[in-house]
Amino acid sequence: MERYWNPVETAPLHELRALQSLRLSQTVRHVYEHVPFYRKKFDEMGIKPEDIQSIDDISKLPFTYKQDLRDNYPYGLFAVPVEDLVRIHASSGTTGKQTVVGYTQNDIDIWGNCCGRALTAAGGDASDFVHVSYGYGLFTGGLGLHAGAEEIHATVIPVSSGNTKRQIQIFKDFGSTILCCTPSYALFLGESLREMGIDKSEISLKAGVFGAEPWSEEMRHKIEELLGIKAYDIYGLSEVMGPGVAFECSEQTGMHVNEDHFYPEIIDPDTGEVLPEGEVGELVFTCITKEALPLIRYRTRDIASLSREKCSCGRTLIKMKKPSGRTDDMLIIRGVNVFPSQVEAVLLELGDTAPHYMLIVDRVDNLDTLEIQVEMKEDMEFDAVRLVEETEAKIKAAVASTLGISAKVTLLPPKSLARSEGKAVHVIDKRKI
Ligand code: DLL
Repeated sequence: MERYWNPVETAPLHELRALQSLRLSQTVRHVYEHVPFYRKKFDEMGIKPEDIQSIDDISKLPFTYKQDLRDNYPYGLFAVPVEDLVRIHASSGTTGKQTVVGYTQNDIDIWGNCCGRALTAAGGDASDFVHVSYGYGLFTGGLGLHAGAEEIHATVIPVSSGNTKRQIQIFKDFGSTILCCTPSYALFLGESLREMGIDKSEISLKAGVFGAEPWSEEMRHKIEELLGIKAYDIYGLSEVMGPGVAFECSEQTGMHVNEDHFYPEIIDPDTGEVLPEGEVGELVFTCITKEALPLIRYRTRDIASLSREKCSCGRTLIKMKKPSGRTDDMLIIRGVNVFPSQVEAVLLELGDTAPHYMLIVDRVDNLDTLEIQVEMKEDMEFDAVRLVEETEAKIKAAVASTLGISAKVTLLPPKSLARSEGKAVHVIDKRKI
């Protein structure tokens, strides 16, 4: 029997719409009155809060960009006085200056509720031990899932990231049942378990809630096999809240968006035009209940699509497809658009190598080059030159036929690439340097 954490998850569409319309109009008034940045923008566009009565009016509103957060660094877009703030987080800042986000107590409670929905959908309840290996700190992963676990009255094991041997010891000793971390770290934990000679039957894990980076179906299967669990996806971003903006259910064909709090749209990233349901484009969110930092039509740069097709889990919340990448991590190699996740899918599908890879992009004599470095499996002999060459050629051919690009493929000895405990780094683009 499917369990839900909040009745809104199965609400009829007309009720959701009414709720969204009310909340959007309240949010627009809130930002107009309290955020000079939005008041100025709305005035310039001739928009008054009373013009926004229904959720369908949302397309009249301007977009908000990451750059707007940077320009108003650190607290310029906050809509409440500092007395009402209870928490600050910050985005990782891998692509430029970091951005600061803030929460009121109410924002934190809603966050816990959203993550509680995600953990419930992954089969979690009060009897579970939720092992949180997302980083605690300014990153939203750790404290977000922590709040979700407390929300459903599970027992949280707040391990944070790092120290892999200790993580595994804790699996065994404390009886962790649900693991929360990035998919790349889950994979590493699974491999380490095997290396330590511990059989998955010796641990009690049954499910994992993995997100914060794109990951493929092939990677899901690998993690499930190594850890003996069912792996669920969870999506979110700091600017909008953190983990729990959307979460996967038992059907596993996309993530339900908590659209009673975050209204999603898919737009054409070049024209800004809203695209019809089912089309792929840039995901945009409007926070319709946030008090401290209610962003209007925030451009996530994530590429996905939305679908309101009936879900077998019974939830009526709209679903987003797994983001295939970001408009800003898309590599353009000799004119061909390539996402690291596509290369990952090819590698895992072939299954001839370990799932650890790095893409090195460079420009030689004005021509883009791509090198795919990938680790060999543990049991492959590095000096079996023929086999190494054959495997490299096979990958090269698969990449060329699937992605339409020619790449140099280099097999590396096992464990030569650095492992990540948080978000994995898969690209070195030397062209920008
Ligand atoms: O990564 C929040 C989070 C923590 C989500 C833990 C899930 C689990 P940021 O550091 O601000 O926040 O990064 C947000 O990460 O715009 C996506 O590009 C990417 N991302 C997050 N979840 C997924 C996912 C957190 N499930 C950025 N699939 C987002 C693909 C994801 N990409």
